[in-house]
Amino acid sequence: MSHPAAGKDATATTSDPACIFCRIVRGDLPAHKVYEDEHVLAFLGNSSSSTCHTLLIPKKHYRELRDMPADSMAVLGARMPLVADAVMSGMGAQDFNILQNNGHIAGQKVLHVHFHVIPRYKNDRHWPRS
Ligand code: IU
Repeated sequence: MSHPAAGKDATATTSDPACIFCRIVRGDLPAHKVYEDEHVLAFLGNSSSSTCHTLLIPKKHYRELRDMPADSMAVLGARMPLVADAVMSGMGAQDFNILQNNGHIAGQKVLHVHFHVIPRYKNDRHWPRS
């Protein structure tokens, strides 16, 4: 059985002019970048819920996880440990959470796939939120 997103990349919207994260990718909005290469970008989110709460995104615009072709997902997944390592070592965090929301009911507010990388500190007492 082929994945529903198989072969979608050719028709994917490269960039959505109305999408905040696409605007960050294009450099139209400022962001504090943690990691960047030709496929992905990681930057500090504007959430006040955690110090250095970082968002890892594909540079291409996909609304949610099921829209991502397997090869794009593989690249993004491969970068996740690098980004987590940068966040942890930069902030002296002990551990981290990865959080990823899909759809309104699940808490997705920005409709461009993103993984939250949330550094955790001993006794920080907060449950990761977006
Ligand atoms: P969510 O999973 O869609 O709920 O997460 C959205 C994230 O995008 C959340 O961490 C926000 O702080 C973050 N964010 C941002 O960094 N800059 C923005 O302009 C907006 C949201 I809107």
